[in-house]
Amino acid sequence: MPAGGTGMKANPPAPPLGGLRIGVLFCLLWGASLAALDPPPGAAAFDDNGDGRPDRWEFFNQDGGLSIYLDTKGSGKVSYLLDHDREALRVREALDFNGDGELDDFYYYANDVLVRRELDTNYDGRIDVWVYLEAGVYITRYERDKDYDGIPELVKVFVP
Ligand SMILES: [Ca+2]
Ligand SMILES: [Ca+2]
Ligand SMILES: [Ca+2]
Repeated sequence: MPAGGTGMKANPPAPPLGGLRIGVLFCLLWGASLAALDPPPGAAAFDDNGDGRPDRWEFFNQDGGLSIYLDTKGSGKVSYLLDHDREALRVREALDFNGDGELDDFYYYANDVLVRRELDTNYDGRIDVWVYLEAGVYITRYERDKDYDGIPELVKVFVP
């Protein structure tokens, strides 16, 4: 315990460095998720719309859960994906909102409940909005990278 602490009374806002560290962390996570966008070679492929090209892929991911990737726009690229864990609970959902072939809207779940949403609002391939939720609906924290350098300048914390 640090000397001169005020015990449980004070609840100071996170220092700027905390936000920076979080931003860097999510840049790393974002890089990792980019590599996972293409269905793996062993995925079962389906041609749901009958145009002769696969538009749905299903496979068991590294967590042992079912992953479903869809090409909903006929672009040949994944425009929607849903990852489950081995208990068939949602882990991640993502979609390509603007149809440029790159996913830009991500939903992360814990025990099938939405805990975080990440958006690439200028479609440059980097996340610039982070929204943290409690119980799937209550926003507890909002971060925005206003100059698109990967580091959020605007951080809002909402106390219930
Ligand atoms: Ca996109
Ligand atoms: Ca962006
Ligand atoms: Ca920034």
